[in-house]
Amino acid sequence: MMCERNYLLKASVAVSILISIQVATATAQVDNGWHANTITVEKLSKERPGSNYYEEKVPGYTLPDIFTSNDGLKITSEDLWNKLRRPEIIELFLKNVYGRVPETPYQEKFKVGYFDTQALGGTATQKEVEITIDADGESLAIHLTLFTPNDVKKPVPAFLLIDPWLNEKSSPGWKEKDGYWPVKEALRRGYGMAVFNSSDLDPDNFDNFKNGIHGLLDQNPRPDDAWGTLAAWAWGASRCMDYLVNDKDIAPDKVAVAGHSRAGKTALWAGAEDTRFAMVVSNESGAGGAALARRRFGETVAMLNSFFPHWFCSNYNKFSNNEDALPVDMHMLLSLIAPRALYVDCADEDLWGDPHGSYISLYDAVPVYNLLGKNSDIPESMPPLNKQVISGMVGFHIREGYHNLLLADWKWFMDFADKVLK
Ligand code: GTR
Repeated sequence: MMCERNYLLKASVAVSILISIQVATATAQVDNGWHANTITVEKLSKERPGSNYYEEKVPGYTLPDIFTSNDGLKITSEDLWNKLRRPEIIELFLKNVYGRVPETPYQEKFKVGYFDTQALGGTATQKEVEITIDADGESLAIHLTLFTPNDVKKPVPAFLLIDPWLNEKSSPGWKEKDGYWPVKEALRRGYGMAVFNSSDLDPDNFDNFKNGIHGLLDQNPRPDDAWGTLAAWAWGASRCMDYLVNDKDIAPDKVAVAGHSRAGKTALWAGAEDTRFAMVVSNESGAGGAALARRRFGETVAMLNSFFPHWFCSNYNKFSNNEDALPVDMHMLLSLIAPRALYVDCADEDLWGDPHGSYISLYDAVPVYNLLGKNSDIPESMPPLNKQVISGMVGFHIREGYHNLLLADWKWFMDFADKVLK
């Protein structure tokens, strides 16, 4: 089935103008979900005149069908999904969006340095782990911080946060004020909390892939589908997972990978590639993350490629202002997490990240959960502001306020995790 939602939306708008007020009233009653605030739409449109923030200006589009293979075969069983369609979709993302990891051999080592069984006033155990990647006589270190609650039966479920902001946000002091990485709250609820500095893998700037893990593992010349920075960060999350599955305090089948914004895009790709992650949290991941590219709402593929030329593979440039040619859209990225737990959230004022496009993307990924026997059934219209929707293995909320990762968001993530991980 092709998805031609916007054509339908436009047709229904035209029809509702023509037919009776009674029908229009009935429609309004059904759809009591979130809609962008008009003042915000107008304000952002003035600030960024090159971007569309009006729902009615979203162009018509047809999404690629999740359930039709590249050769036109209908995917009707779990077996066909796992053996044929899922690998095809992964390959399409590798080739066209995030890029693939080179096959350069490397060695990995773990060293627990700082180790404090009486951290945070005796409530937690803190470990600072250095993960070293050696290749061809050179090496790179990834720094992982892990807190686990002390007075709780082990092993515990845990969150791994991908943090590109040099840990300045996630250090315990910082987070208590802001909630970006709420260690105490997570410990209180029985979760371990891990964070790594994704800049260890690749600093967040364009240097033609000379530094970080690219400098260590890339083969020259770099192919057009060579991994970009987000893929390098996602790979780093998997290396942290290599450690976590060997830490006896952590339940290896109960680790959630999470990230905010650019790291939310990364968390989705990490969870798609590495099925050891039992849950993925995409916090306001927007374009190149949960939001559908074909809607061209807020940030577009062209803007991503021009502002952040290092994030994606070089092939992704082919789809700047050419979204309809992309052989995937982001509902297919979300579908790769199935049947594992997936949580997507957005912020009301963050129209740049297209909350509505992120929700539709999740809605369109849900049929894969159903095919895989994880019955999920979220409504077609968005939930109201600050109201969580959870069904089966998927969850969503749209929070009041601006683009950030806050304690309020984490509380919803943990409410969801309580259901799907514990
Ligand atoms: C913005 C970018 C978004 C989002 C955000 C962030 O500048 O346009 O795609 O990733 O940064 O990471 O905070």
